[in-house]
Amino acid sequence: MTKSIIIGTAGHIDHGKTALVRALTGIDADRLPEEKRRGITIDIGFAELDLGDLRVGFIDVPGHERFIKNMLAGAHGIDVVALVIAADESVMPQTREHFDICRLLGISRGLVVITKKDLVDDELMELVQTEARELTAGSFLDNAPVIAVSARTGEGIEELKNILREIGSQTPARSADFVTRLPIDRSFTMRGFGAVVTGTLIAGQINEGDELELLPAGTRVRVRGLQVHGAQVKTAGAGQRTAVNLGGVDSAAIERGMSLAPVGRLRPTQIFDAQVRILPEAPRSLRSRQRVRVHIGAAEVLARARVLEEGGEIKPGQAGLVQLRTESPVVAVLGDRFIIRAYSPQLTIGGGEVLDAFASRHRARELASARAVLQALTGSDRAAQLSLFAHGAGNVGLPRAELRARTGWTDEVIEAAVKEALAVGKVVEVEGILISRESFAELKQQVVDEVSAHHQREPLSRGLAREVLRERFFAHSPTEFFRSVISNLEKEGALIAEKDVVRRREHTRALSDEDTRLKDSLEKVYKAAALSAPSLSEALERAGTGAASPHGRKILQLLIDSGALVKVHGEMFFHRAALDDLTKRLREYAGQHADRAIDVAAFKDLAGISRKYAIPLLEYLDQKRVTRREGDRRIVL
Ligand SMILES: Nc1nc2c(ncn2[C@@H]2O[C@H](COP(=O)(O)OP(=O)(O)O)[C@@H](O)[C@H]2O)c(=O)[nH]1
Ligand SMILES: [Mg+2]
Repeated sequence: MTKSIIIGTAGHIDHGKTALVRALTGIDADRLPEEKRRGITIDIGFAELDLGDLRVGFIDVPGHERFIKNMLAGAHGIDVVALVIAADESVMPQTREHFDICRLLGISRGLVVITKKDLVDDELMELVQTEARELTAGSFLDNAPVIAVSARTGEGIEELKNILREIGSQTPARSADFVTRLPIDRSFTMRGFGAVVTGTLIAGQINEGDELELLPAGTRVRVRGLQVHGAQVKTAGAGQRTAVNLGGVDSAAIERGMSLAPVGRLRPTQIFDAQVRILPEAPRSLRSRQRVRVHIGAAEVLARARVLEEGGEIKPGQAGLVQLRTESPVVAVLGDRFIIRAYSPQLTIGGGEVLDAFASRHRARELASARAVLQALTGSDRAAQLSLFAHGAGNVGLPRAELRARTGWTDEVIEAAVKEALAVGKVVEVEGILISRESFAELKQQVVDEVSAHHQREPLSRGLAREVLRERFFAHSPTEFFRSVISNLEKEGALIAEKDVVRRREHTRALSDEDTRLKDSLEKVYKAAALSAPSLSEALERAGTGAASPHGRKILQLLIDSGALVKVHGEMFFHRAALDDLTKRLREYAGQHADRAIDVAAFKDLAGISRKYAIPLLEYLDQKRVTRREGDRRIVL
């Protein structure tokens, strides 16, 4: 296939852009009657040039400041810019503005064409060349060719064609990593054909017969026919000016700024996070709540900015992170460039690059971490970008569809990135859905903790109902995550899932008859002993199990958990009834003494116990605020 590139003109009004394109191609790109009548370019125009093994599509843009919005509808998709400067006027305001726009859009190739050579002498020509060099110094045009031509005499035009051939040979083919996208810059009805749209096919291919989606409307359309460079074709490729005859849609429903994309692949957004650069010449900072015009693809939308940087502003000449809420839906993916213009007066104040096309509202205290994530997204490591999206999705997870909509990557690119992210362990894949390793670990931990807490609360319950777990921690997650977390924990030996309940492996299940008998007799032992509590091993022996039986201890724990036994000190346990009775008697005693005081000796007598029990019991009663220590005595409260 012959190589195709798209060259956009740029420059001040009346500097000879349209005349230059005509001198090169023989085509008058001013196609509107009003353009012909007034002799100025209002909207973008198109022309083609066949240079043998290179095909050049020209997008001729209007220079007038009032029509910058039209200029932007064409400028987004160009490979190469021809910055046009008239020799007799030199650098003018829109020379600068168009040049700024090219830089903000990330255009990386081009040349400077000085027109109207026939109107100036050598001295003036040198001056213009110097000014052109000054303008482009340090930019992508720093070392670009500068050529002087005259559209009137034809001088320099052949040489210019040679330069274009050279630039064409150096311009790389468009990346094959992105799915088909055609931002629509024109739509009209052709008698006998129906709706026709044109645009620069910025990625992918369109074939005759394809079914595509018209966004943001979401209408399905069929490709009835295709034209590239004025000729009927079966396939149009990335980087070509393409006209598409669409079936399934009325041309009245199509407007500039809409896009064609594969069905179900991209999704319009109204809130995205971006890295934004404000021009040094901008009259003021970009601030939160400011209303701006966003030009993205061929679309122009109004948006409200929220500056995510500390201080809430981005000063002229600076860059920073911004959230943009658009007033109508637009198609945007990671890495898309856009231009920001002031709402009024309309002038270009900056531009940026989309990072998170489906941003969430960041709370003030989360701004620092949001900035860190966005900063990391500016890189070019796709596995890392994918991991960051997965991280941002939290326990909701990141399905492939979400990744497609955020990136515009082809399936091959996505699979490669997923593979790499899995290999480095940043993400986990659960039945096709990605989740960050931390989120997955957190879900697991929450489940384990909740099940443990349940056992603690209800030692006799078999386990926690699956549904309770699901509702508590997986309400916003895909069901696949729940299944996977449970089976993961089962494999690790942390949990056992049984029909409708989940339990810790070490949790003793509902008591067998034998255990119930043991539990009952253990309780009886303590109840009968009252305040002369046996030691633990004695109690276990009396209850009929081994003095050191770990099983017996678990049964004892059940009695403690249920509140029947109370741990007073170390391994000294009392039946609750005995403690309640003691408290009652203590209060009766206090009622008969004006100072409500009792000393250890009197307490021993009252309870009928030895010192061994008396001290721990008094300390326990202090702690429970039944008594208060006062020197050697206790005051009954
Ligand atoms: N003498 C001379 N006039 C030119 C040349 N190129 C363009 N012009 C004239 O300059 C005016 C503006 O040209 P145009 O191509 O419409 O400028 P644009 O606004 O940049 O597209 C027209 O009257 C052209 O005829 C040139 O090389 N030499
Ligand atoms: Mg023009």
